[in-house]
Amino acid sequence: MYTLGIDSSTQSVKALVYDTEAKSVVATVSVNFGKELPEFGCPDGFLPNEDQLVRQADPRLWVAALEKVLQKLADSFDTSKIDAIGGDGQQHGSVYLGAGWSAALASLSDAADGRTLVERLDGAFSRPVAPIWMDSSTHAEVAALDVRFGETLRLRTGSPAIERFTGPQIMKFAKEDPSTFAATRRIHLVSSFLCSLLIGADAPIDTGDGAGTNLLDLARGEWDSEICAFTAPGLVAKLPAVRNGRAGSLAPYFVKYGLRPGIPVAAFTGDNPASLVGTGADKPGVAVISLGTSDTFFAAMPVFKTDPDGYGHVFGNPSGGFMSLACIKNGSLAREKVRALVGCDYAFFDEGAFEAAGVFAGRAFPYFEEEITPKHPGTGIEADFDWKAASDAEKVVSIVRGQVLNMYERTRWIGAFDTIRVTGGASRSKGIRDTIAAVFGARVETLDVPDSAALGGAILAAWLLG
Ligand code: XUL
Repeated sequence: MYTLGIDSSTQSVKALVYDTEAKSVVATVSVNFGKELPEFGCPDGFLPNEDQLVRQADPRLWVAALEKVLQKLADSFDTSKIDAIGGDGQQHGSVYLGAGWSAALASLSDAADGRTLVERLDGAFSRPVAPIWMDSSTHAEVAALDVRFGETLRLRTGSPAIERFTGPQIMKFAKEDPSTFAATRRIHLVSSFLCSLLIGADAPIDTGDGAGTNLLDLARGEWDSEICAFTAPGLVAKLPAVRNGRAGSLAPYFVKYGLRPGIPVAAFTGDNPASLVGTGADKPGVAVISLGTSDTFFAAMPVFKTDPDGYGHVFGNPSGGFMSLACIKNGSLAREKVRALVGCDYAFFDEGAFEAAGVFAGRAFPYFEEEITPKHPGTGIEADFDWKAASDAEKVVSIVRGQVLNMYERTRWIGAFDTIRVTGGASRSKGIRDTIAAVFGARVETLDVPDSAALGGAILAAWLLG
């Protein structure tokens, strides 16, 4: 049988087909938001904003990208063979839907109506923008949650109040624009929003992605009514149900891409929980480092425990129980900036620099964006040596070392691991992999499938088929 995994991340959407018998990937296609959908004005996946703390996207971008990626897939693979669909989205981002949402969803049962998805959603959004995980503009809301709930918030939801998490984002919106908030009928995460389109009905939020909201009572797997009530008036009624597993059946609309309407669709999860599954790390024992727009470190968690320093998180593990996660914002975009600043090519950044730098011991931390782990303003590069006098190789090596050392220090609460699986675009870099092996004192494995989140989505779909 074949299953489809769809991964809607910060800068692109990928679709991957998995052969469940051969246990191999038979097709992969992707759409880069900035390059292939420039009309939405999100070159790096978000709308440029004068305020560096504000990071919002046009949610129609994700809808248009979903269509484009399905079209690419239909052009290269017989999509009628696909038996189930699963997927994931970048975590924490929220989509605000109003009075037109239900009718837009209902219209997806009509395959003959010639309108595109974006056209059908015309009038469905109550808010034209969707804050994403890179947003750090909710300092006041985080402080209010801290004062009201203190440690309880971390112990119940798995994380302390965090700027990018959905709850503080909703709180800010409800405070700044109470009438639009009141007119909002439904708030979805990126994951559940896309899943809703596929099934033509409100999809549930799974416990993997739901835990990234500061609103979910993780032990009970339900929205925490007390925290929700403090966050915004009438919030629980605007949130979809929390449920893992099957979300519904594929809506007739998608027959246009050769897919069979009625095939099961799994509840979408967050990109990190999906990667946990896709890297085969959903059972305890190995940790994963995902080197993407953000760098994340995560592992299945045998016993629920939270980060006493308040930087790490606990999310639901799609295969049951929990997972730990630490997220460092200045990941690949920061590496890319340093590469451009030094003016070197990828081969030098990924390998050559590490040979050329010799025994140089300096470390430098890239803070191009306000950092979340640990909290730090976006002041640029901080080096413990004379940055200007350093060679290109020393600059590259010191930045990678700084990033990996920071990750090491911030993930001690999770535990020590003999094996670390490295995934994401930058896992191709031998220099980065060797640095991880040296700093963590662990064996580093890379994977044949670089798109571990999309593969995780396809595996979630395979679970529906037993
Ligand atoms: C995790 C996080 C990011 C996003 C985007 O908490 O904020 O990793 O999921 O990848």
